[in-house]
Amino acid sequence: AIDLAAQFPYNANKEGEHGEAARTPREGQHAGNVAPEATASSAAETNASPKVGAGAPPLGVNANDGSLDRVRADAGGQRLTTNQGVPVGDNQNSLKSSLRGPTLMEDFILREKITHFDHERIPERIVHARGSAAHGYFESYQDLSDVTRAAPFAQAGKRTPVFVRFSTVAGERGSADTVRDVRGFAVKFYTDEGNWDLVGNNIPVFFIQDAMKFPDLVHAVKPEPHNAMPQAASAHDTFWDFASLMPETMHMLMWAMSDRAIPRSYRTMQGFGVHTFRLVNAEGVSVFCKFHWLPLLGTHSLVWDEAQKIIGADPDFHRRDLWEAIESGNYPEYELALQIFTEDQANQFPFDVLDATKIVPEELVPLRKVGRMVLNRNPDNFFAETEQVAFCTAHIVPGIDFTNDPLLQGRIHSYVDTQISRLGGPNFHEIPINSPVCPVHNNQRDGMHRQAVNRGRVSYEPNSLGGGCPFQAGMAGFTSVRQQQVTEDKVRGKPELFADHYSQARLFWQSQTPTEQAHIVGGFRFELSKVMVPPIRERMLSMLANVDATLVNAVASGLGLPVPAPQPLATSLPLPAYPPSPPLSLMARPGEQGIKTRQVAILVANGVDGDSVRAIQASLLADGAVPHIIGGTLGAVQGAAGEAIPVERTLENAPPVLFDAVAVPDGEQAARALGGDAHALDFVRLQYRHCKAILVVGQGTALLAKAGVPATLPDGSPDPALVGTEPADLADALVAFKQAIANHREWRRETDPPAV
Ligand code: HDE
Repeated sequence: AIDLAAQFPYNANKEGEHGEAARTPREGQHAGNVAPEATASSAAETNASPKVGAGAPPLGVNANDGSLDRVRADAGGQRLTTNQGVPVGDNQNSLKSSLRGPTLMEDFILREKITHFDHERIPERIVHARGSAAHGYFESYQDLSDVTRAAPFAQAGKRTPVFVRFSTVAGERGSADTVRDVRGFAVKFYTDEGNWDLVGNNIPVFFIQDAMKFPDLVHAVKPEPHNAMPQAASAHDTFWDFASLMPETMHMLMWAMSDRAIPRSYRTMQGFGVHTFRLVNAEGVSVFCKFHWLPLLGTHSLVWDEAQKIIGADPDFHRRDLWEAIESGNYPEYELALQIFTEDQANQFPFDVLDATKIVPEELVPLRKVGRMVLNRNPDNFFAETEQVAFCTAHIVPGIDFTNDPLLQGRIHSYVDTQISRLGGPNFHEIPINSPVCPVHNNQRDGMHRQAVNRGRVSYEPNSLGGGCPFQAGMAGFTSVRQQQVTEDKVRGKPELFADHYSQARLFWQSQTPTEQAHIVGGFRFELSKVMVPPIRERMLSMLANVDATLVNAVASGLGLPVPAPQPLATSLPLPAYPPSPPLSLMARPGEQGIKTRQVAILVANGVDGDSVRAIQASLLADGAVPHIIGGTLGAVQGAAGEAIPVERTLENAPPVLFDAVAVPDGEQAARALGGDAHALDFVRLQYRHCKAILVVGQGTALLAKAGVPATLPDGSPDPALVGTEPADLADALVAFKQAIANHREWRRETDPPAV
């Protein structure tokens, strides 16, 4: 690695920009004229993942790495040019008639640079504008050709490259990651038979049932049009006005007010295809299918108070988490599970499988795990890949097909259409991140930004001049599933069962643990308390009254309102009473029980016991956690033995909400210093409030007492996530501390309102 501080101590070129010296521009400052051996293209690369050109993407893992080489650019060791390849002599000054004269119109270099800059931004996505993405692969566990001919499932062990983009929905491109919102979970499979996009969310149902209502839903949730507030939040009048007039939103609202809407990480949330799709085998026989992604790390979320504070501390919290996990080789992994059922089975369900506000409970159709997805490479360039990737529900491949879900049908149109304005024309499929890894041949031509240089004079079919090529693939190509059509008059309407708006909302509520139920109450209370028009709050309560009495009582009392009469039901059909479905709880899939990638703060000040600092650090590192030494200022603190202990981040720039756990080492003087710093007191207090693991060694215990952190749980029983120890017993205490980190949270600390 080159020592950048030594190579570039200052800008040695500056003095040449002024007066007479400016008439002969210097070559410019670069690694080459400081240390010739350092000009190798990736000399300054610090990222761990294999990169461009010099880097060797792992072969057989991500086939589209190779195809992207054509467009990868690496400026290491290269001279600066214009877009026409003309070498630029001076990149500091515009061309003037004299040193103090006007800038000349002929300065094509300045004009090209500024013009390109002026057009750097493209329209952001109307929804899901804020996102982060990664490359990886999908690996099939088995040959699924009995149910689908889709290429990724052709044989056990087959790998298909993927690009996955996670997102929030409502916020603008620069908005914060940890807002309460649904998360997008969009997967592009670059299959041998074309691109298949599974454009899902982290919640398995949707707010509305028909594409006709999507613009209304989005207008309601986006910042209000008169004053453009609030950013990235559903907690405002227009959203709840719409929701409370649309009882079909009730089921999804339950999920959105739960901790599902504030995931700890993109790595710890599920993904769902939402709609019922079809799988089709080579004989043309089709079955229904729901897609589920299950994170190997299990499902974990933030708490609302913490999520809000992270917005200030690190708006890129989820983006950073994903990036750092991949750079450090901790590749996020998800299993793909299918719920496969027949049309006959579907006809027996007490709900309509074409209704996107309904789940298929796992008790009715169990999950079948069919493969895994590993995200093992960060994008080289955010704009080129994450921003320009174009997902589209119409991108399906032979072996997958649509159903008549009226929400899905509308989506099939919307995604292509939106890319045409967002990406500037019909050739967005040629942008490298969007291009398939299999050949593309057709008679589509021209259009804005066309890249392909199509040869020959034939661009029509049938033709004889081109030997009839490209020829129709026939049954080897995509053929739509034959469906029994019911003859009916044309109609704008919904099937009868779509009118059951509450049974599955109740199923969700009844399947939650008491902690999750308390959080859902808190979610509704917070959002509705931000609603300024009282009748909207009352109308929303009248919907909740149809879900569950405990729920509506708790929310109503939190808002200081009486419980209103339930909203009239939209159907007189007998409605199903579902038994609770345990997998709907976030606690149901704990996932891997380790502490890998968990962020742990070690608070230090002068006089800290260096031995305990090093022991804590080593023990956490050994299990793959990421310890950070946090002090009052950067530089180093002096340990009790006189040694310098480097400080990595400060109490001021690294607040507690960014960490999964905190350790306070031994050292009387250090404990006294930290006890006099409100940042440190807040640190342990918030770690406690947010139910995270705390370790205090020897004199470090004094900090807890000063901060008013209770030594036991509210019911007086011992708190297993609050580990206190004498230095001699530190090794045992570290085992308990790491177990507490692996458990994520000690929910029994929670009281409403918080006591600490
Ligand atoms: Fe989308 N949605 N959506 N959506 N959606 C978009 O496409 C739309 C819906 C989802 O990371 C847009 O390229 C309509 C459900 C994700 O780039 C747009 C309807 C689900 C992403 C669009 C829906 C989703 C989008 C905006 C109702 C979960 C981000 C930019 C009929 C299954 C993809 C774009 C990415 C993006 C339309 C409903 C998921 C406007 C009309 C249901 C993950 O085309």
